[in-house]
Amino acid sequence: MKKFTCKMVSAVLAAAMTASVLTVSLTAVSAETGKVKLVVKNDTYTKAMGAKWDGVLFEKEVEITESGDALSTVTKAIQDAGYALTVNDTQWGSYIAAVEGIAENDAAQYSGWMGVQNDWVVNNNLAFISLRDGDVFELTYSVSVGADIGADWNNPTTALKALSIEGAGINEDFKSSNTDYTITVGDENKNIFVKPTAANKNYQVRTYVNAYKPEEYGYRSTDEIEIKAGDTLYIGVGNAAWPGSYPEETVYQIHIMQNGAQLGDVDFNGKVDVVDATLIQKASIALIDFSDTQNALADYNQDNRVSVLDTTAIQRLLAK
Ligand SMILES: [Ca+2]
Ligand SMILES: [Ca+2]
Repeated sequence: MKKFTCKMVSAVLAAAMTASVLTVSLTAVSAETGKVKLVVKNDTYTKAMGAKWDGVLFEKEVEITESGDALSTVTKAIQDAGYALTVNDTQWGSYIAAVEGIAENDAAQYSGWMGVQNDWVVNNNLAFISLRDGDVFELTYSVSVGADIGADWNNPTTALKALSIEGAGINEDFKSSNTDYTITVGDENKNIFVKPTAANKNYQVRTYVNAYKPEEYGYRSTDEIEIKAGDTLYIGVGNAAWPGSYPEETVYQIHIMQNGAQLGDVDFNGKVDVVDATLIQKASIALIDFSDTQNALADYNQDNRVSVLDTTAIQRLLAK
């Protein structure tokens, strides 16, 4: 596992180094048509501190430019809106140095403009950040190289700081250290939005349904998800294959339970059958891990342990 992680880190570093010697015109970002919600704001360097303006300067849906990257899309939108903009060209590429009279180093040394894509503080030149239709992209001023906007390198944890679900309620109180949750639903499918907040926004957060597939984009907090009893949501934080992520990832699970979950129904789909018996058998020999809720439901014969006896008891019931 360690070796794999090191390999991934090298690959990411190599990619970043390659990226830094390319010029902007050679960006490899994939062109995608569509719109992003662009927000340009300064919540960190206040007027009281001497800033020309603070708060939200600009919030609008804008078209993704043909090259598909964040730099060209953001600069075009700011210029189209008539605001003053300074883009500096360097040997490492171009970057946004000033917006409407607020420039890098104005608030403090190394203060400046940073990009935030879907709540992730981007770790690369904006010219190398691909935008996707439906993204929320913020250009935001940071006084302390990201720490004041939630990207704190002194906090190397891939936990979530908060988790809210729009359209359904989580049964348990959220705690960063607890990775297992349940949502109770009726017979109907439900449409929800999963809105996680990383403890450290240097790490990406992605949500998946029924299979954890970090190689895919997954769902953003702005993507609607249709759920039904028996589904499981996986929320990954800081997977090693994603940009900016080096430590061990954390994966949270939310099991969607049928209202009135019954003993034995460990996949929460409202019935006890051979699927549950098989899952309990696997858990009893540590092939899979159950959450606390699943362990409680798995103890079918109520002898305070999950074992093959529970599987047998369910099979006996099914045979009748
Ligand atoms: Ca079941
Ligand atoms: Ca038992």
